Amino acid sequence: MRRKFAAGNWKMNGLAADLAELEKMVAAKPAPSVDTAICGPATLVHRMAALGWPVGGEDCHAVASGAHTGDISAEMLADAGASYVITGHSERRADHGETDADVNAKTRAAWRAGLTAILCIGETEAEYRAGDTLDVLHRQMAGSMPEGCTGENTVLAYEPVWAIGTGLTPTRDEIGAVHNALRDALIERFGTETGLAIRILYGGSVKAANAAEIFGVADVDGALVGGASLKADDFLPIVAALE
Ligand code: G2H
Repeated sequence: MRRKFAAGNWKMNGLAADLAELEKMVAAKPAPSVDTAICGPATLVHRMAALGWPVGGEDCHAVASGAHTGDISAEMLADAGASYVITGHSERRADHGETDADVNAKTRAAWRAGLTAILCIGETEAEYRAGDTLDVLHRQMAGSMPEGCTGENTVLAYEPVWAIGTGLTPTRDEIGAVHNALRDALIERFGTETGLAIRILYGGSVKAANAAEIFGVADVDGALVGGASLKADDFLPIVAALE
């Protein structure tokens, strides 16, 4: 019912020479049954999109244009060929003080421009150790997810902050319990049809070696992949594990 989705997040990586990796991905022609995208730096979005691979931005401003030096609007990303934009990544929340209200506004901006938001939530290591994971996630969902979320305009990404770029991942049971709780919360808030249609990705140290195990967990509809999305040889096996 929900299409599997492998989304890459290049973060602040990627020079023109790295487009060769995306060319390799395009040439590999992953199975059409899996949705793919690479969210790349704003400087490369236009050139990435021109290669014929679905592309996203990594952040957007809440307004369409104006005096916001250095920012990128959702409209600019769409104009450059993007179909997606990440909102609320924990690195934006931590490095730029983005609040749930900011993420909510950015997500609505994504929709305004016709982009699908890949909306990230996740608990810190301290919150995880305190047993507060679900409370934190419910609070972030309530604040970050606007009214009007659908399976088309929003993808939810669960990214435990302590698993990002660390090589650590929650156990299968932990991922399953969280995704199950998120699914229930989506159904409660948006109704059964929409709650079942919104995809939930897992993110945090996903790589070829653990992808199949993670994708075997119920209610994991794919992954948001950072480091392992930079090279075609690392990313393509993750896409294949969803086929
Ligand atoms: C989490 C993830 C991609 P990585 O940020 O969003 O990064 O796979 O490198 O842990």
